[in-house]
Amino acid sequence: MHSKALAVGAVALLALVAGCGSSGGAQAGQKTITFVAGKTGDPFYITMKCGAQAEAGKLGDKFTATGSADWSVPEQVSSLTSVTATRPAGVLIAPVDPNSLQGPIRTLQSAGTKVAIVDTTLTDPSIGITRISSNNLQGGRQAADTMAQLTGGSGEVVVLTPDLTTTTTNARIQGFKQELAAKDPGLKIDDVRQVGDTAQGAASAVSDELSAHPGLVGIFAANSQTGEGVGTGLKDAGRQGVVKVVSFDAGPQQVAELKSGSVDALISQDPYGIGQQAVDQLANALTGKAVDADIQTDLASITRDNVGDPSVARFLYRTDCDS
Ligand code: T6T
Repeated sequence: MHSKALAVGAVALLALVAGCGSSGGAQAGQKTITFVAGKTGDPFYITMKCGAQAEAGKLGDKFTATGSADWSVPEQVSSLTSVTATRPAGVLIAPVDPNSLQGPIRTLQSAGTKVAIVDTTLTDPSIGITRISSNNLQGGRQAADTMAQLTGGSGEVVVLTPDLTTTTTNARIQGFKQELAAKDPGLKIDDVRQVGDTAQGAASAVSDELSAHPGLVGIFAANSQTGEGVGTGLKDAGRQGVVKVVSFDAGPQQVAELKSGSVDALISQDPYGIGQQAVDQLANALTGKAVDADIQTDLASITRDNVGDPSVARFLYRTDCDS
């Protein structure tokens, strides 16, 4: 493996923070910070919640979290409407759609709540006091470089994505395409396929893609759920290890698939840090301090060679805040 594929962004030491459990009852004068996730059971958002909750605890704020089980505009709008009614001091939200959430978030702001936009973005960049996310375009480029190293830089590849409306996955695909066109034109993208945000959708897409492109050399999965399904699809088809897989994110199942050999590399984010920084920026806004309008958090390229390194530990996602 080329050393570039193993490169990890500058790794800061995680502050050991207490208070990842329930925030308990509000004390007089305590501010409430609320997290609205993109999808509540997704380890990426669970880890972001853990970071936000720990930071709110450190600052003495009350913390609550909500969201829906599915990636769904109506369900997120409904969660947000309920949150707006509680008039929290600050909200961090990962909008599931760049346009449909703008109205409800403007309403929330007009009611006096400070808003941090995390992970996904909105079409109107003036909404929110800050935007905090990975550099997803760069992550897509990193995925392309890794794919080129794994495959030798020639052959057919496909991209699996949950949909074509989510800003983060779209940026990753754009970066992947741009980098291959600029540096590895021998790798040809046969298909960019929407499979829904489920592992089952990705697994059945893998079977279709293998039939349509028997010579397939690689698959880029643009997020956790698509990545989880690819491993299963390749195992079922007996093509594990033959077709190289680069997947975004590092949920526990993805890490297990990396270790077992059905996935070859993970481009992982720092959701814990995104949650921490969002709460810090909200606290700054609420106390009249300067706020960073745009923050980009680190990415890491994780392979079987470095998955056990302490330097990548903070890029591995959690399923609860006590682990
Ligand atoms: O990749 C993350 C997140 O960045 C993206 O916006 C949606 O999918 C994930 O939550 C992973 O499932």
